[in-house]
Formats: sequence, C-alpha cells, structure tokens
Amino acid sequence: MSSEAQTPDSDLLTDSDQQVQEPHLYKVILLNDDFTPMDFVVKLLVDVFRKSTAEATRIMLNVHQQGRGLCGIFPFDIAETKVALVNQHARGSGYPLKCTLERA
Ligand code: TYC
Repeated sequence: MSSEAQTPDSDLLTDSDQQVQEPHLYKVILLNDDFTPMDFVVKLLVDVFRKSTAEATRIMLNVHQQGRGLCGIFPFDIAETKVALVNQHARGSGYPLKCTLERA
C-alpha cells in the first residue's frame, strides 16, 4: 500500500475546509455636479455599465435630482475598474464628474 493511501484523517480536506468565501461586493456610486453634461453621463453609463439608453437616462436623472445614485454592485476588482474608467473619461474630457465605491 502506498503512503498516500495511509494519510491520516486530519490531513484530509473536509467540507468545512473547502467552504468557498463569496467575494465582498461594492456599490459603484455616481455623484452629481453642476458642469458635466447630461448626455456625457448617459453615454458613460451605457459604455461602462452596459445600461440601455433608457436605464442610463433614469440613473442620470436620479443622480441629478438626488445628488448621488447607484450604477451597479460588483466584486472589488470590477467595481474599481469601472470607477477608474468613469473618472479617467471625465477627466480626459475636462469634466468634474466623480464616481466612487462603497462596501455593499
Ligand atoms: N447635473 C448635471 C447637469 O445639470 C448632470 C449630471 C448628472 C452630472 C449626473 C453628473 O453624475 C451626474 N448638467
């Protein structure tokens, strides 16, 4: 019999050892400002968050009226990438639009 076959029980992976941890989720929040054009915000929501034009318009108007609004909920790496894309596009176009992360 090989040594592998005699592995003590304590070396075996049990269900509790193998429990998969769900990744923490993060809310991507868009903030209002007085300068970024509405159509620019809608286009970003379509391009970065894959929203329909109707949904992007709804989110943009909600942010415009409420001061902030939810764009989506994602694992950290994806949320961080989307925030960076929004902030880069806004800065590259000379607008002060801001997007941020919050633990969901
Ligand atoms: N308040 C902006 C305007 O009147 C539009 C706007 C909406 C800006 C949402 C940012 O996240 C934003 N042009």
